[in-house]
Amino acid sequence: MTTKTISVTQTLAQLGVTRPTQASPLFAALRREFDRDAEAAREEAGWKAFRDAWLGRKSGVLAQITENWLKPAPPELKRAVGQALNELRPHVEAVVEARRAAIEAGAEQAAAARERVDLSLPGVERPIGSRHLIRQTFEEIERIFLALGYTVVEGPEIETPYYNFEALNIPEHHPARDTMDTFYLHLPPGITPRLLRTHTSPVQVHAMEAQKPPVRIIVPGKVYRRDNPDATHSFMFHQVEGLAVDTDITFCEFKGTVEYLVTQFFGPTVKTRLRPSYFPFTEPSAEVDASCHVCGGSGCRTCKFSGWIELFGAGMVDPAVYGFVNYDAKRLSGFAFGLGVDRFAMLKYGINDIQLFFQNDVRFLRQFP
Ligand code: 2NM
Repeated sequence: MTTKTISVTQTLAQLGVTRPTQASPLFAALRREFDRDAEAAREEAGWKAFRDAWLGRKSGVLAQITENWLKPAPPELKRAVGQALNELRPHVEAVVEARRAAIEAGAEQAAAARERVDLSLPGVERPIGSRHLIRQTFEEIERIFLALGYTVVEGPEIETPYYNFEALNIPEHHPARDTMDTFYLHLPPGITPRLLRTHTSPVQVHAMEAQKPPVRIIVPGKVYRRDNPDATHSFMFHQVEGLAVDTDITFCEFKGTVEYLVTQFFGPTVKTRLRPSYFPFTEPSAEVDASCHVCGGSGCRTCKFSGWIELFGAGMVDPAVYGFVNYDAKRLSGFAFGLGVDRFAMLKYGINDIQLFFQNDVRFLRQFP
């Protein structure tokens, strides 16, 4: 950094300085040199070398002046050189210290600038999941019935044949009990057989055993059937069943409730239609159709050009069912229904393959945030 034009390793005699008046311009030149050096030492990197070059204990310029100039100086020079050195030293020390302070402050500022947080920047958006469309559909249906004063009840997925069939008026050898449709658990002989419920109705039987009328409940849950998987079948799917039992429930309340559900779920312009049907646990039984929410009833692919879409099964609870739960069939009446949540979601959102609900491909799931 410093190329001293004035040698401080030689004595004054060697430099040709013999008279006191020659000392002053020598020190003045040295001081200019120092000031130039100080000017250059603005960066943190060069500061220490600059300090050591001038103030180093042994080979610093001031130490060498003391050693090579002052100490060997003849008496007639000593006073002038000592005085000049005493004037130079505080200047050097003050400037070195000022540089140190300035550099330190600059480094702090730079660090502060580096670490400054811009609070106006958008945050890091971490992707979060969302409720599965089946869960959303469950909640939508539950909302509709909660508004009517119904209670949501859940129950076990493993059941006995009594609760899944017998108590629902499905006796042994009834075709609805076909082992083709039902998953039975492999259990040792001699204990009560168990199965995976084929509908959530057994929960309603439990509910009727546990409480006396009036009953207004819906039962959401998973159900299991031995179907081969395809675009409309899955061995596990989702149901919401509903049950209302009271002393004066009419077919009219049944029809009104069904219409309320359909319009709330599919939209206010959708019409409903009841077609005669058969279930062992209801009499009369009905299939609930809705006018096609896609074409409005004029005919399209979704409704197979019939204008109507089959939605779910329902009916007035068969008095035989009341017998199994010790309800007074003479005093009571009620209705029940069972709907497929997967089917409801597929119809409402135009999904053509039930398997999409179970593959959990995020490209599908993300379409229903
Ligand atoms: C359906 C259709 C019609 C139903 C009946 C009962 C109960 F427990 F009251 F007997 N629960 N669910 C029912 C009635 C289910 O599913 C298509």
